Amino acid sequence: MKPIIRPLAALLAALPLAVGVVHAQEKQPHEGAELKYQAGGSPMAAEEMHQNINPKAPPMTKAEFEQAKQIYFERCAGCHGVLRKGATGKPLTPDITLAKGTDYLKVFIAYGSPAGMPNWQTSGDLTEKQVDLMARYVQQEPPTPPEFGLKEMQATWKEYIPVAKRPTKKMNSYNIANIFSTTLRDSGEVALIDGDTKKIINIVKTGYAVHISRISASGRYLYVIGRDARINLIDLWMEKPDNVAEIKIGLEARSVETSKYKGYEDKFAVAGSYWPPQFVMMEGESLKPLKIVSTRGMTVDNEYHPEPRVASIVASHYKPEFVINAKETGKIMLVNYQDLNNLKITTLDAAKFLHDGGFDSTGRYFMVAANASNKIAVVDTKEDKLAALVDVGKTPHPGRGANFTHPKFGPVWATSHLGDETISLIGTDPVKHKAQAWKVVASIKGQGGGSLFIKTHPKSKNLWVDTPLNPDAKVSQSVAVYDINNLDKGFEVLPIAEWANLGEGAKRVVQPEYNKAGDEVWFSVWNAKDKVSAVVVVDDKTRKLKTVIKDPRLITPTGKFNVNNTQHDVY
Ligand code: DHE
Repeated sequence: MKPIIRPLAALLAALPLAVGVVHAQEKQPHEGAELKYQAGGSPMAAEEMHQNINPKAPPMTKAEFEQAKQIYFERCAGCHGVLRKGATGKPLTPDITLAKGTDYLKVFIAYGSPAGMPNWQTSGDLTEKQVDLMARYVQQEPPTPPEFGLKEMQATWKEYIPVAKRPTKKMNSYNIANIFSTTLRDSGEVALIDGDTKKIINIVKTGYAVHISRISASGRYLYVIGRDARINLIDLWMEKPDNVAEIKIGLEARSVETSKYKGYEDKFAVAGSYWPPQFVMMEGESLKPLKIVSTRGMTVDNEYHPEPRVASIVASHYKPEFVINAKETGKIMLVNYQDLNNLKITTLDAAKFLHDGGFDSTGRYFMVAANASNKIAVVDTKEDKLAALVDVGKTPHPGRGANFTHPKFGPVWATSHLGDETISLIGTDPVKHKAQAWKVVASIKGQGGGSLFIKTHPKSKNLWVDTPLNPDAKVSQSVAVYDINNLDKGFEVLPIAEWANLGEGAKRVVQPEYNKAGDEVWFSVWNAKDKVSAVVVVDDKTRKLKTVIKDPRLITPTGKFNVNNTQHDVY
């Protein structure tokens, strides 16, 4: 069945209305963006689930239940959880909702709450009838999506070109290290763009609402994961790089990674799922599933959580380990892949709501946002210890973050925020700059809240900060750039979307990504599916427009992953 997700861009189109009506005094404009971003649609809406009749709940026909279930998974599951036990949003289990009753629930859903519930009806996102439907639905027993074990994974596993039949040497003349794997979010594809010529090499079919790409340690294999938990393995050595294997590892997922420790290059892949809450280790070159580990268990507050979603995963450079972040429990698992039958996992207690992150400049410390906790957790991958929990601004969202040497404080790693306009710089050198290590050494002001990604390059003096979820179109369609050596001077605003000259649409400017040389920065101008989008290339030194990559095949481009920089964790 085809899963349905209402694109984030469409949800955001209703934003000014969504935040204005009821809680104008309590909420900042970007908070609505933040909430809707967290509540992004789940692809499980169309999944078959059993309807349990609760005699105390108001009656619902099967058709009504199905419709409500679809709305729930598209709009509500991201915050309230698949099982409605609560995540960043409150729990909505019948013991709580039955006591509130239909009328109370209707008001709550229609008008929202200062604590963060969006005002679904007054924003125009749901009709009065749909609100009534949802008020009744949340009093029913939550339906449970099916589990997904090894048998189910094996049944979806396809090797289009088995390892033995693949090229034994590079068969094309592309400069592979400078290819950009570009997410085409709403068409379920990636565009492989030649970073040298700016030409599209191939458009490869991938999972639905495709999310991220990661590169194997050798730089040969590209792993792409969709929100529907489908992984595609692309061989960049082929004459025309294309899919060689594919697997579905669950019903909903966001992250994939590949082993990078010396001696294990390209050997293993790992993917984490949102549902079921688990991660799976696979053969790196074939995607054959090998071992599944559940993340269900206790939170850092010692309370049971039934669905801790797997957020970011990185491969350690210091040990044969994956660093796997469980969102709701706030636990970070260091999973040793040396012996899968006698699996060793070191579990670190960090903070709840772990999401995205990247390494410091040495590759030793992994910095991960515990987003709704407003913290960055620092993992020492050499000692397998939590080095620190650092308080930052509201809802940090670093992507992989940005590393540079601050003229006064030495090496720092930076994150921007979804929930406020600041950029936090955290000292990362516990040897030569001990006093600054794991402290916010500076907090600089940006264009506004609604930032998702921040980027620089070791060869650059620029720090780029996007703001795609800011409700002000001027801000969401431009980018701020700072001089690293003179951060106090403030930022320059570059009107990236205007440069792309695309006509109408939301045209959110998202995710700066450098080329291999570190002298160009690429931005996606993310428009709706039926509108024109583009990728804009800026000269890093002059900050002037270099090229606009426009092509009808570039549908909803968002993340871009330069092979060299992703392979070597350069950011
Ligand atoms: Fe992402 C990274 C989850 C919405 C673009 N996103 C991540 C990671 C997670 C995550 C866990 C870290 C992966 C890793 O490093 O292994 N993203 C989620 C969500 O749960 C959320 C909030 C809602 C949803 O329904 O999916 C969400 N993400 C989005 C978007 O709407 C974005 C902006 C556009 C899109 O393409 O869907 C988006 N997320 C990205 C990108 C990265 C990412 C580009 C990788 C950044 C990088 O530089 O590595």
